[in-house]
Amino acid sequence: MARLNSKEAETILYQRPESMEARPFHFCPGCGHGIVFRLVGEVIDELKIRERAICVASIGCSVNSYEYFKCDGLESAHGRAPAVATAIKRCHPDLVPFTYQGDGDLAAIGTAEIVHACARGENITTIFVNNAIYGMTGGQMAPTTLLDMYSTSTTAGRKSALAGYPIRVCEMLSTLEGTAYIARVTVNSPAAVRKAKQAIKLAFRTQLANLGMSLVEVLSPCPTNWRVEPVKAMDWLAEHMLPQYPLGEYKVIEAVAALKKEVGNA
Ligand SMILES: Cc1ncc(C[n+]2csc(CCOP(=O)(O)OP(=O)(O)O)c2C)c(N)n1
Ligand code: SF4
Repeated sequence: MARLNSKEAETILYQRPESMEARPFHFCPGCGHGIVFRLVGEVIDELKIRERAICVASIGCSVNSYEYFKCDGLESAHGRAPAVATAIKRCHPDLVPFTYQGDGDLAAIGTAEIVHACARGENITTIFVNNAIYGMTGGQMAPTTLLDMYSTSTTAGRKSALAGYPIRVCEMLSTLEGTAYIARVTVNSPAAVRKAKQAIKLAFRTQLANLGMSLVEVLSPCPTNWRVEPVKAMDWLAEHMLPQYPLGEYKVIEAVAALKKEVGNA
């Protein structure tokens, strides 16, 4: 990248992270994936790990992450990203593999992979985007779909008698001893976005310090399949998703707490 002269350096307040390609996102207006991608890009830049990071994408609206991240990337089969990231990390412990997975991907077809990666305590990082629906395939019910929520496969709303109850992934995975850092954040306001970035950064730092499995769940809007306008989708998320999926840190082992104290918000 060309160097800025001192006047330009003073005036530029915001620009694309170096770890991201200069390419417009394909996401629908108001989709949360774009925000999460950008946060991951910023964190990769700030931790200076672009040459070591490998994005293991899975299947869903985030599938072509390799179009956007300027680090190495690999595509895995639907739900299998934690297994692929495990192999990369075990063969090349110096690399920094991270998975980027939707809730249909991670909490339905990929449940076994994420549970066992956490149980084994793999030293990898997972970014888990929960929009409570299958986005890419047209808005069918996901394991995280809320009770009474409309989807194209629960047109009268999800009913527990027929379709069971939503899965709380952070709560479930934090019971497994191999997990080091587990947090749930959201991106429905500027303050929430800042907190989300801190959690994503700590998750990567957990891996860099060899402390074990780190996962950040990001509650994210899918205005298209929720059938809500983009701005209203942020309010819908707060009203409907937050009660079911409370934000917070669900697992912070002592070593991660010490790391957090040491680095602060840097
Ligand atoms: C083995 C296999 N089964 C099913 C599919 C179809 N499929 C593609 S994406 C997807 C769900 C994606 O939803 P989610 O993971 O929530 O991501 P989003 O699109 O919402 O970001 C499904 C079921 C597939 N590609 N491969
Ligand atoms: S369908 Fe939903 S998750 Fe997919 S790009 Fe559109 S808003 Fe985002």
